[in-house]
Amino acid sequence: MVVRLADIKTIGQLFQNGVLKAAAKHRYNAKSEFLDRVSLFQGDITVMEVDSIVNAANRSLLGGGGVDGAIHAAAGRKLYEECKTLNGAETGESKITSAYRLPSKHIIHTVGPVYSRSDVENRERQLESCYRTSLNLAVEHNLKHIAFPSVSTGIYGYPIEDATHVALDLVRRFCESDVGSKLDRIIFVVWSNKDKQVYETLIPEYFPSS
Ligand code: AR6
Repeated sequence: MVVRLADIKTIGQLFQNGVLKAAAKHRYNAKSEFLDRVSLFQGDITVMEVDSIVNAANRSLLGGGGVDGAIHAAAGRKLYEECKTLNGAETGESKITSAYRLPSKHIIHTVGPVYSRSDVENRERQLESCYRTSLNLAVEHNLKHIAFPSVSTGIYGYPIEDATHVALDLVRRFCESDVGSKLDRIIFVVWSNKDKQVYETLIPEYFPSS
């Protein structure tokens, strides 16, 4: 099964059909052009036919469990061989490879922080850096779409609501920036119903419809 870009609704469409509802609290002004450039999609990131998907990797960049395991299993051995040439990455850093057997063109491997209550500000900066460095890599490589899983919120234990605020705020600021218009679509990919609900509740705060 392959999910094409045309099958993925924009948040503008989700507002139109009532899935997203206006929030009482707006953190940014309404900007209608962003509603066509951002999507929320529930499903398996490995089947998405887009320019780039992001992998929630670890510092070895050599595979693991969760979405990392799913991506490596679906992409095949050649991905592992290319990853061996990358020499790992630091937390908050991102590196790009081909996507091999996946329908997407590239994989951007980012290393999220392991959550800990003791140093929340630093974890937040590192998680922000995952999103920022991934978006910048997509722009540098002239890629037009990027699909993000909810980095760090599985095995690495980052609370989903906190991580979603970080992701939405960083992506909103990226959209506002000079290079923001270089990407046609930024897709938040959620796996569970609970994560979907969190995104549906918080998206209207960062991307209000009016
Ligand atoms: N498609 C989309 N999202 C998925 C998929 C999928 N196929 N599978 C899982 N998720 P996690 P982390 C969601 O644990 O917390 C690995 O061992 C999942 O429900 O994959 O950053 C790495 O090697 C969750 O919402 O990543 C690292 O050691 C989100 O993806 C460590 O886990 C991220 O969960 C990274 O942990």
